[in-house]
Amino acid sequence: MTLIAELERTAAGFTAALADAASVAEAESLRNAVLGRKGELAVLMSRLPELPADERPAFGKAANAAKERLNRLLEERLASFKAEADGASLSRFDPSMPGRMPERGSLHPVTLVMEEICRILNNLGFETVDGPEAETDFHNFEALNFPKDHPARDMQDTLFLGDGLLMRTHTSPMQVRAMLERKKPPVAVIAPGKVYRRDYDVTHSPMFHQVEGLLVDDAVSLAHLRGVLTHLLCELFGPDVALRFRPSFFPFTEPSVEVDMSCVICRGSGRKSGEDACRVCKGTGWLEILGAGMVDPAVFAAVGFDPSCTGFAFGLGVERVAMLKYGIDDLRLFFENDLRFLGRFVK
Ligand code: FA5
Repeated sequence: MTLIAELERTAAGFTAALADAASVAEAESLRNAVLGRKGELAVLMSRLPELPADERPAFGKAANAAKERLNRLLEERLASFKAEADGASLSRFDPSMPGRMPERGSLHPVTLVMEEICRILNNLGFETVDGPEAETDFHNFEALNFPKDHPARDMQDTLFLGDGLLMRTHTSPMQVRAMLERKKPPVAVIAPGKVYRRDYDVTHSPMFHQVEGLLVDDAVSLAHLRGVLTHLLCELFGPDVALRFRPSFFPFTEPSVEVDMSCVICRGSGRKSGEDACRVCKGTGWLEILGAGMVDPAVFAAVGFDPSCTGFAFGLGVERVAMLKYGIDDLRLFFENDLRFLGRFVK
């Protein structure tokens, strides 16, 4: 048989076998056997010297054309296998299956409560102000009537940064900043934000949030303070909320009070079923949520206000309010980033 006839037989054999191929693997093995580097076509080409010199160009041309054609047939067959496979997987697609819903984010419970507190106080006319968390000793202590080395500084275990800076231990430095900025009364501001102390147990976290409130105006009294705080807590917890004002001490207020709310975890009983004493209120039935008082004249003097000015200030612990609002008995849960917990608080 002539070389050219062998070429035609090889091509015809390849075409027929390709049509019969039942899988990609079978088509690929045909490629190796016929079109591969040592395949039938390559063997035929290597026999070119057997031909008389004047027949060689025609055979070379025919062999190349055959190779190109067979390669194209092979690619078409492989493409049809792929299309069949895609079609099969499409037929397995069940449009009635429920889709995968993207998980919805939600605001952190502490943010929700802080926003609610601010909304209530903004409605009373308090303006929201903001300031740095890395504070100077002057704003955090000195201007608030904590003299250097005074034991009152021990009330707030402080994280010092060096270079005269510290992580603010409360939002009260915002009283100083607001009065320095406003220069004279009236001042009616609230300052929500993060504060830091070296504290850690079920009602104490090293980073927590406070909302500071300050009102300086003519003839402000303790009765105004009580009125504003009662309104705030009744708005947050309903009209039946029980509040308790206890005499206290802060260097920057005189007189000073601490405000407790009836514990909603044990409903003020101090006991929780299965436990000897409610671990949130430590069996007292009350939970301290804020410190407050009338602005001390020494603070007015430090910011250049007339020391005979009148004003009240308060600093509220947001996590404590959130614990009571949502009935949570361990404050640290707020900061463990467990989405099963955080996802429950949707507005
Ligand atoms: C203060 O921080 C004062 N600056 C409050 C103040 C402002 C008094 C204006 C007078 C005038 P105190 O250290 O008590 O006070 O903290 C206030 C509230 O923050 C507490 O009642 C409590 O609710 C909350 N709190 C205190 N420490 C922590 C803590 N480690 N974790 C969570 N909440 C805390």
